[in-house]
Amino acid sequence: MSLALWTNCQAATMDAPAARPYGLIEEAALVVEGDRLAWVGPRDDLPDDLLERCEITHDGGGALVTPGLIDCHTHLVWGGNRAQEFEQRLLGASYEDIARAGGGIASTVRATRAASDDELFESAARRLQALREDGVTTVEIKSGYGLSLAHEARCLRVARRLGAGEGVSVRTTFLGAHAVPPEFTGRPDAYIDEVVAMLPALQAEGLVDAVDAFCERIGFSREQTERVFVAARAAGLPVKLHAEQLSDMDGAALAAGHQALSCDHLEWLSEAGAQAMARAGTVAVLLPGAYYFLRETKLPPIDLLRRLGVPMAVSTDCNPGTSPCTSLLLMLNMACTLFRLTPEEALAGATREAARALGLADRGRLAAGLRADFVLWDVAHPAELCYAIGARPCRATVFEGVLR
Ligand code: DI6
Ligand code: FE
Repeated sequence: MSLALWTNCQAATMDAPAARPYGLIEEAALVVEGDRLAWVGPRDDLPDDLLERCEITHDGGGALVTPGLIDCHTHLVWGGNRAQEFEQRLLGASYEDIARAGGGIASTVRATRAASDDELFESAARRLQALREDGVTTVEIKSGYGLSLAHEARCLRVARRLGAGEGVSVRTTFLGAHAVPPEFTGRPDAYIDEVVAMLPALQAEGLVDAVDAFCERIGFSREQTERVFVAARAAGLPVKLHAEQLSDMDGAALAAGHQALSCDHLEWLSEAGAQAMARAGTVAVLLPGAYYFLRETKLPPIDLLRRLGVPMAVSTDCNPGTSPCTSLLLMLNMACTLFRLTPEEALAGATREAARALGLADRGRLAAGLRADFVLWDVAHPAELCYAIGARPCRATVFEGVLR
């Protein structure tokens, strides 16, 4: 197979970061073989025999190269929008008030069920395009606005169809336990039975890479969440959890007990919950967009997570109710300004640690053997990716070895 060489670039490999910040290589070379990286290192160290086999040479034009960004928590497929609830909140209603009055997630469920497959696809494709223009090459997409077998399947098929397009890899997560649908009002346990019953059919159709739930006062209890996890684990699927977003439900420890890939949000995470995550190797997915949009004041316990060595990822949580955001770079900025992550932690959170939050060992760093998914940025230093607000520094992406 022919090899392609990329030179005249600097690379933030995000590999072995302790040795060099960002794993930075100032005069880098990357060798691509098919859809994989065959070699990454300082240009001067490139072995002659490898150089001779390179049939194509790409000039990086002085760009900074990073791994393709990974948005590891989105609810990208939905109908309608919630701008009017945004107005209500500005007039004083809280997110929980609106949810209890039949708005919130339930209003998006109505709009999603009413939308055609093509309408769902087109609106999600626009959001996905915006993410891609910010350097995203892998995106996780959750269901959770259909809440019946037919509508959850429809949304997950739309997600798969988005991934069948060019230039982006999609991972799907079944979030049937997002809210109680109208048919089950007042009967959350019966709805959890239904969620458990939906799983085999969705899995058989190849629509599920992981299973998530919303453990919250306005979502599901610990016991209900656990029933979903037991079913997922019995089916051989990894789990993750919307945990401790609005209150401490002790969900993180529950999820960690089921070897969760990630716990997400975590503003109300306790020390015991963080310890359980550390023991299980569960990633903390930080979602500064939702924190900002809901004007939360309680910060996730970043120092505690750092002290315990819990890996931290950063994601958009792109959804119509709490984070209508399609810029992962903006989330990196907010992770630094609002949550006080360092720019290196934030960038690792959208590359190396985001890959870990999805259970993907083949991406998130620039290293031989991994997927050749990378971004060429018009910046001189990786901190600029976190520093600027609204800059569009993504010059080009390479996906599976091909320049897009
Ligand atoms: N937490 C969130 O922030 C989103 N889902 C969840 O469980 C919000 C979903 C929505 O309001 O539509
Ligand atoms: Fe979410």
